[in-house]
Amino acid sequence: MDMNGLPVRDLFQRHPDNPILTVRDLPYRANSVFNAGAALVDGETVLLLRVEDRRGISHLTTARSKNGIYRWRIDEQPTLMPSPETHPEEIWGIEDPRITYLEEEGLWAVVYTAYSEGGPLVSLALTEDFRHFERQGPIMPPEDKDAALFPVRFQGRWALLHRPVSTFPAVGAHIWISFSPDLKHWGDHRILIPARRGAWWDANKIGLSPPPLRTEEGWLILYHGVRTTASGAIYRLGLALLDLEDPQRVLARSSQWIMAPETAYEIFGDVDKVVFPCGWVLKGEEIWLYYGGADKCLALATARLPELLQWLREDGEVEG
Ligand code: BMA
Repeated sequence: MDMNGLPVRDLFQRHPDNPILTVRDLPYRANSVFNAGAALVDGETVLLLRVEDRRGISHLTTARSKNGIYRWRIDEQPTLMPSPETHPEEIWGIEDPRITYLEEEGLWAVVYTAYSEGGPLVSLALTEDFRHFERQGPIMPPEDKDAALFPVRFQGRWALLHRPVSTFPAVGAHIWISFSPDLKHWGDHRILIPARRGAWWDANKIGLSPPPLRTEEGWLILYHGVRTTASGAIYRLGLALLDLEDPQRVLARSSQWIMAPETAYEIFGDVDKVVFPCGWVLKGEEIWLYYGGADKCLALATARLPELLQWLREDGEVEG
């Protein structure tokens, strides 16, 4: 109960018909559908589903729905298959797309994980229609994933959030920011949001979840924290806020997590205890979050944007 004697309500409310998409909804045989990127296109919701086939290799498939919940029109065949002949870094699949509309280009940028022989890395493709994609190739070497672009430039440069992993002992895996004049050459790399340490829910390993969302108060960031326990990892979600003009400035960061695996489809799957969003869309003041459940299915949860911002004001640690 809260101070007023009301039940404590979660910031994100799960859709009662979750999971909204499973492998049984696909028009072809596969192992799992999860971790989808999301976009609103002419009032329709477009998802770029991560589909893992029964070899274990992932590809991306486009699904469209007028209401964003039911009656998905899913491409009959994989929409974007890995192309190891032309892009050797995609040999073991393409995963976890994050979609950003690049306003000045009038194009959608899809930043995804390519699973190379040297480990996972960050690749970029551009599309106008989620049918045809122009690959731009790898933009960050391995091991790096959980990346997304901002929709605008900052002082002439594009900015990318991403999560490189270092083998240097005990440094942790943090969210970094990098800049580019042309979406191809990247530099000025620096740690933006470090993983916490010790017993925290987001100790040692964190990563960006969906792309940054522009709000009046700053860029809203939803990120996952990976807590290692004796019975495996737990993937949970927390919030941060970046300065609108200068995304290198972290204005606030949740101390507590706001969403964790709780339901059967989040707790039991190919990888247990995982909620993993790669996409969200804003409808008025409501955020619709699309997330993978236990690396097996796709689920939807909604939250009110003003409540998330208020939460950050109350629970957020103000940085620097
Ligand atoms: C991460 C990514 C995600 C996956 C998660 C849990 O490292 O590979 O695709 O959902 O692990 O297995």
